[in-house]
Amino acid sequence: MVVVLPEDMLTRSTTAPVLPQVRSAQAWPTPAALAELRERLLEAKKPLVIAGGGGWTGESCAALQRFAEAWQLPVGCAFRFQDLFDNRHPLYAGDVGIGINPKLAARVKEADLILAVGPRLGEMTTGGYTLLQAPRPTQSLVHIHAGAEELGRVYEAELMINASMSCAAQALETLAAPDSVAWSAWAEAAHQDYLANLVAEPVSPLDMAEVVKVLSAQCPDGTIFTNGAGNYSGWLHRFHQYPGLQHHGRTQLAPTSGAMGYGLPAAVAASLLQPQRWVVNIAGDGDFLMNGQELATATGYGAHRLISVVVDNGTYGTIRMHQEREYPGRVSGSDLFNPDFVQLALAYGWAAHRVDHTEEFGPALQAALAADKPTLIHLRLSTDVSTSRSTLSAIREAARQRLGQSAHGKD
Ligand SMILES: Cc1ncc(C[n+]2csc(CCOP(=O)(O)OP(=O)(O)O)c2C)c(N)n1
Ligand SMILES: [Mg+2]
Repeated sequence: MVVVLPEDMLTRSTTAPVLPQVRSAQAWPTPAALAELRERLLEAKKPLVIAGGGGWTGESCAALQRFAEAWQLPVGCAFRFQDLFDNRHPLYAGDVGIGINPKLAARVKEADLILAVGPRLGEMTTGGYTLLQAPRPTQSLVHIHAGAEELGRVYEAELMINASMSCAAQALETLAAPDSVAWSAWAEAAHQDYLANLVAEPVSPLDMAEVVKVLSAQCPDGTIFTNGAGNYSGWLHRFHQYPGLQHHGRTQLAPTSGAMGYGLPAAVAASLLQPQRWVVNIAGDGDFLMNGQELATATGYGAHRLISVVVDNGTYGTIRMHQEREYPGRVSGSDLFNPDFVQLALAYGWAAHRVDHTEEFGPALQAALAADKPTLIHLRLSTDVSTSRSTLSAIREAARQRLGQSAHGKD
């Protein structure tokens, strides 16, 4: 929210009465909508919950979990709302966002009932409107959203419920579940697919999957992870297991709009607001350079339990990926000409380490966790490592094959 005040308001006194604090209005699902939802659940064979959106609290996430447990429902989290459902829970199915587990994407399409609790169902959560067809998905869709104007805007859900998340979650857990459900194997398979997706082919000399796993293992419980936009965020989203909100509050601060430059300022702010917690920012080199001067804010206000991991692949890698896929070999304006990130961080009063090999990351992180000031860890990643699933050269080669081009241009 932005509040604009004329300057004279800041200096002149007023006789206007002080207004009482107001609590925002909360919307509840109607009894009829809840009854219909229960009927639809009882008829389903392959249901899937997608949790997302704003307005969640620890209590409402705990209620959502109890609802899922009572009905044995697999739960996916919408793009950048991965901390709404405990990723270690046996009903967790994975994140429904960019770089989605292909098995989960197939499962979203195959589901016969999607219960979307809170997400907007925008481009990122629907795989560019392919996982759910607009305006009327092939799956039966129940869409619960806090904003009445959002419901029916893109998707004509069969059942639309305008409710705040805390009300929705409390209402959902009152739905009496049957003794057994038809989809136990479906729910179990969804979680097994999620677990299998935590395993990746090893990469050398720097394995980003391992880097994220070391972060997850060594950072204290409740560490807040922040990121901006870029392919580098895909490793965090795929391999880090976020605890549910009921355990530590929000532990994922990441822009659902996909704005670069968000992660470092978000991490500095989180660290200053909650100095007892560890905050880890993961940034791409392009992403970091958009707001890197916020290192000074952290130093100036005495942030400490703060780490920024800069994934330096020398390129706006996401853009390069699109270039190679659409115009293989025609690279335009996506190269980055970076400063020495270690020297840059030292100049701002941070500690800093450079990491070129996977095995150097653990010791660098340990040093950061023991430091009494913020630390930047500079990861030098090969430009060719594009995502956790592909390389630039493979993407370029596949595009050439598709377009019938040789390595030197069109035949
Ligand atoms: C403010 C802003 N500008 C541009 C974009 C478009 N964009 C998305 S990802 C990306 C490149 C990110 O580069 P980097 O941070 O180096 O991450 P990488 O993809 O290389 O991992 C760009 C330019 C954006 N999302 N936000
Ligand atoms: Mg980059």
